[in-house]
Amino acid sequence: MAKSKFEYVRNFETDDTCLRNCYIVVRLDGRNFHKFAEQHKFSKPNDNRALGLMTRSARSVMEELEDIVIAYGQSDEFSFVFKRTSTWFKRRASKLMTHVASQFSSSFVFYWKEFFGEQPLLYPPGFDGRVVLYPSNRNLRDYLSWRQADCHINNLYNTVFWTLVQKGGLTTVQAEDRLKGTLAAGKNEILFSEFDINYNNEPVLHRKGTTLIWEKREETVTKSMKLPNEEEKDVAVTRRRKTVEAHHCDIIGDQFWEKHPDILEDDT
Ligand code: DGT
Ligand code: MG
Ligand code: MG
Ligand code: MG
Ligand code: MG
Repeated sequence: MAKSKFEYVRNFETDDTCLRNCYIVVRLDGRNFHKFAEQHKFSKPNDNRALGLMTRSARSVMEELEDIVIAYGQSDEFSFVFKRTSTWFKRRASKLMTHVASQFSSSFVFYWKEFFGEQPLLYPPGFDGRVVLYPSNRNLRDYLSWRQADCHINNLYNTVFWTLVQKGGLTTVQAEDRLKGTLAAGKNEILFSEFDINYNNEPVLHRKGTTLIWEKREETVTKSMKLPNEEEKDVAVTRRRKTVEAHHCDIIGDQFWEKHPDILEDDT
């Protein structure tokens, strides 16, 4: 086909191909969710409907897009890890990132009712995205550990903060003052000695966030079959199928990775 004289404008596009052999991480974060949570009356510090909707949307991203091997989410954020060898969209960062962000956002709206019932969605939510490349398994694991540590630090703080307010009758300013300079042990101590709460018994979803991975599950379905010269009958057929499964466990230590050796590719 003959090229038009305008074709040259293509050359203004920048090359954003992601470096080979690296894991490609796309992290999304809710835009101004401080306000979004207020307006939609999210419970404090954790709203299980909102967390469920985030996870449902992330599942849709993994099911609809190629090559995502693990996703980790907490609060208003989700990280998606593309396998090292992925050649999806020629590894173009903008393509990968915008597909993740738009699939996630449309799913968030699409599945809203499943989690919030009749409570209306008041305005269209948005999510920002960024791409980060990690060259080694250690770097990738440290990235995911960083996000899970962030989940822990924030959840411990928020749990004590809102307990002081909701059960201790402090104002938000007083609660903030009370927590200034405290370390993790001090926060645990306030919960335990003043409110009889053992932080380790708080819901694991809130303490550890949500990890999504592909797993093979056996699935039994009944099929009606008809063999020649026989009557039609129902037969149980077992199939192995890959599905996205959610875990709320520690991903900082080795145990999770030893249990799921297929997630990471060899470093060598
Ligand atoms: P950004 O990301 O710079 O556009 O601004 P924000 O407001 O989204 O800030 P960010 O992402 O650092 O913090 C997440 C906000 O979302 C934080 O203000 C608390 C809120 N949020 C997230 N999950 C929940 C929840 O389950 N319950 C409530 N009440 N708030 C939540
Ligand atoms: Mg932010
Ligand atoms: Mg945000
Ligand atoms: Mg956030
Ligand atoms: Mg097109």
